[in-house]
Amino acid sequence: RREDFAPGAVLLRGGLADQQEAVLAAVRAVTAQTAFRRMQTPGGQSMSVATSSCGALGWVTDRKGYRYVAADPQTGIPWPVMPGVLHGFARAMAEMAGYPGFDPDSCLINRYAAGVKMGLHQDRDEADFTQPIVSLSLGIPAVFLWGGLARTGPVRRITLSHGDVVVWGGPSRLVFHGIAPLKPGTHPATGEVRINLTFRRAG
Ligand code: MD5
Ligand code: FE
Repeated sequence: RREDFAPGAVLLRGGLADQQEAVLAAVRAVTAQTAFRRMQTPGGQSMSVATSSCGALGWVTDRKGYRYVAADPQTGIPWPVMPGVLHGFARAMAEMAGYPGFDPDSCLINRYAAGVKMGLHQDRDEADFTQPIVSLSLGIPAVFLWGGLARTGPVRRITLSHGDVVVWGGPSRLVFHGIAPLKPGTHPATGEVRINLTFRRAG
């Protein structure tokens, strides 16, 4: 089921479909190699979201700012290779949304427990804004906040459930967005958390 909810932004409800088992296994394999952690914002606050990454580049934040780096700062070891099933899944979802040839080099894995939120922000640490971002929601549902291209103004609320995929490109690539505080819940795939995968061409 495809819903074009804004120019360049495509919601593929249940996009995970029959890839579920393979994708979940790949996520577990990655997070067994590189632990979830709560990073520091440049302002010194600890983020409530716990993150991990795979692929050639991983997004990090610390007192020095936001950036993509090739190795896990906690260990100095390169991020795990992006599993082929994840790369192929993101590429296929991007193609379905009208962005053929997507070749992500980064997959950020965000983990949300009950009460965790992500404030409105833009994703602008990537080299090329003509490339879309593919996101996959796993586990308990969340309310996605969809603002405009300005920091202030009306915000749409869209519930994202297990298996939903959103592709953000074109005029929607730099939209302000966030996640409302998660309600408690459980899901057979993840337990008491939501996991979001964000595939990007960072470099
Ligand atoms: C999440 N993650 O649910 C969200 C989903 C992040 C982040 O926002 O930066 O880790 S990705 C949603 C997204 C990405 C790029 C553009 C837009 C949304 N957008 O234009 O709305 O953990
Ligand atoms: Fe974001």
